[in-house]
Amino acid sequence: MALAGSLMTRTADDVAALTGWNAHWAGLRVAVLGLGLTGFSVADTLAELGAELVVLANRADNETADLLGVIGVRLALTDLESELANFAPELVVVSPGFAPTHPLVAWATAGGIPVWGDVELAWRLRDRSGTVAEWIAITGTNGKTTTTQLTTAMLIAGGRRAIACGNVGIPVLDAVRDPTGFDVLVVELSSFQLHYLQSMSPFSSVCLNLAADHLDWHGSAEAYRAAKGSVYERTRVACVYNLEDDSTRELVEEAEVVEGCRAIGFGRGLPGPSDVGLVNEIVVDRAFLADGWRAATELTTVPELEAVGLGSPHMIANVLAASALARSFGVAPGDIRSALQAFRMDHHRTETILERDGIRWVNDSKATNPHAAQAALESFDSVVWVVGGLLKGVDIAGLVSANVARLRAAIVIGTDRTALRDAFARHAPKLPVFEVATADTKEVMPMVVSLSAAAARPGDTVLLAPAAASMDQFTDYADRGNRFADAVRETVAARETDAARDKDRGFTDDIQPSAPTVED
Ligand code: UMA
Repeated sequence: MALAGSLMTRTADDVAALTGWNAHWAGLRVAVLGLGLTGFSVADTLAELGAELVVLANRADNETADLLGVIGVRLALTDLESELANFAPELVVVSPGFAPTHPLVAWATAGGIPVWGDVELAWRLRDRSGTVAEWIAITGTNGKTTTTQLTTAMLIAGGRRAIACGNVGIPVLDAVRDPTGFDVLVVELSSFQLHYLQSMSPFSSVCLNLAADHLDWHGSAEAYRAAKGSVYERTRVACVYNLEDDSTRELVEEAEVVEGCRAIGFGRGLPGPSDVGLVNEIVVDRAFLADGWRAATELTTVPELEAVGLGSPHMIANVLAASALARSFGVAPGDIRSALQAFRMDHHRTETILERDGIRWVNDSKATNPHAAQAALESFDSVVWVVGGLLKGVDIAGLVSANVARLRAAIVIGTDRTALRDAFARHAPKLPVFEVATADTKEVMPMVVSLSAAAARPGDTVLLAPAAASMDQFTDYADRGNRFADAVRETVAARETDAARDKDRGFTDDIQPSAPTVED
């Protein structure tokens, strides 16, 4: 009897019922797709729980593959479809990089096998450390990492044990398995992670804004919107939405939330009684106080935010959203203010690398879609714009046409520059546009910097805000931003020593308003 029991296949309903660290995970046959940050955290967790595992990936770095061997989990790198079919999984846990149309995912879905993301698994295992942390869920097309970090800083300033995890770079399963445990997990969720998440019921949630992105992964703008909107499902205390982006309010209206959950607006205008907003230059809360109909609580001021580099319009919006989330958890106004005063932005987000000869060099490599690039462009009046990369199926023409007036020149990077070339030709035919066509990653940014230095005039900003993902030429956005910053420091510093000679040669004044292509 025992033997027959162990060979029995568990149904999708059996798997759906698995909730809690002490549930019967032992012996469950799980195929884990991907061996990056997510895949390893999933395999490591399920191995500890005694599941029967295989990890399937097209590629894996040696160190992670070795670690997988150490914990006794098998890795398959070739012939993945037959490996998956032969393994006959009862559950598939998928890394966010795998789109629903990926053949391995499609095979599982067609066969009725449950497909979860790592965050779904983490939600079910959240009682691991004894104290069950509350979850605050944060998504949006842009600003989610900064808002996640701001919210976490506010909670910590308010004496809560909090950690930022999820898309921000720490797998949620690692946070769940922390031996000391947390009061709150502040979970940044990408649309990919939300797509594979079914049962999370967060304390509070926010979708910061919604604009087209990742259309290639989701297949349509509708599917992307649905994934983003699911962040609000089953929220218990506060659904926070953007008063300046109606689509986020609509997503709240469409969501099934737990009874008693409130809708809290944030925006840079005058706040209503259930909102967080601005009165003149004062950031105020009218949502989480005894008498929001008549009163308001001051949280900080715009000059204070400017003093710590949080004064641009999109940063103020992030601060308002984070404040609403922290206030929903009971953080005191004074703690919010002190967290903001101590906060420092991450690299690659509108980060000034240096200012020389009246030209400012700014790295916003984190602008991986047009919406983020627009926010960065709006911060400056006259810009030499470094743009391009993997456009992910998103239309770029609108971004180009909306910004022609502030552009001095454009430097186009990326392996496929066709869409940008066409957009500039159509919407900015007189703008000097330079293409960097080298296939050598090491050469891209030095060429970008030479071209930008030649095009820029005192008062201009050279802005890397590519509006595109980086993986066609770089490891990730950080690699792209670091290479840009290194090239700026090396080339601009070197130019300074040669400045007199360059000026004599008319180097800085000799820009051709044509569209040359820089080859290898
Ligand atoms: N793999 C394949 N074939 C594929 C795709 C992936 O074999 O077609 C395998 C490879 O083994 C590869 C691994 O999957 O090494 C990578 O998996 P992954 O792309 O899902 O990435 P992870 O390392 O698991 O990191 C993911 C998030 N990555 C993506 O969503 C693409 C990280 O977000 C996140 O920090 C991490 O989980 C922890 O939660 C990064 C990101 O770029 C920052 N996110 C996108 C964004 O912010 O725009 C959504």
